[in-house]
Amino acid sequence: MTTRIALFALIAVLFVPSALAQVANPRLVAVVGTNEAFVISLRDASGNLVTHLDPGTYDIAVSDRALSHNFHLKGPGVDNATSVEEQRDVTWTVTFTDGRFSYVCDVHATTMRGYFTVGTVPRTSFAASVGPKKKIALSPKLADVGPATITVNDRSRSDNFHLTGPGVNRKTGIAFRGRVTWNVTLRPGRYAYRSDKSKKLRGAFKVRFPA
Ligand SMILES: [Cu+2]
Repeated sequence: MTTRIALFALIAVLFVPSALAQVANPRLVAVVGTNEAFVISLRDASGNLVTHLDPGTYDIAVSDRALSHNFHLKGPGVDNATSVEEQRDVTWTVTFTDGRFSYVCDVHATTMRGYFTVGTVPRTSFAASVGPKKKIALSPKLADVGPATITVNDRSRSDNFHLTGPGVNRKTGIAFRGRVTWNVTLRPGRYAYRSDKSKKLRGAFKVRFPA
């Protein structure tokens, strides 16, 4: 009998602390279509738009306030959506692993959209060059959002390499020759590169919105 009580006490001691140790998941707030407006957002507990999250499990309070829009969250292992035709408040518990994620209104996916990265995402490497003759080059021509490293080999004394696009404006000197490395964060859209001395030396690449 004493043994049984002791065993029971031991089990209680072993299990109670783990129950107490359970912490609430971090909370995110998703809102779409307030007053039927074309607005969509995903914010953290402080009210900031989500751009990057640590991997883990989150509770997302989704407020679909419109009869003409919905909230659709997708990415590696995640695909949750509210319906377009109804207004609804719902909480999703979602586990995010490393990767690129997006949220859209499926009806207006090109304008009502946002994205964020989770954990560590692969860095895109670009090789770029200008010169020695009248020549400019960059590859690849298509990339994903997030961190990128651009290695520029400037082999011209009369041309430079100038890159512009969402959040980026970097250039080498016109007389400068040498190799430089730029670490940038790419956003969806078109990036253009050129020589500021020769109009014909130019090109572009595209950064795609997370699929
Ligand atoms: Cu919509």
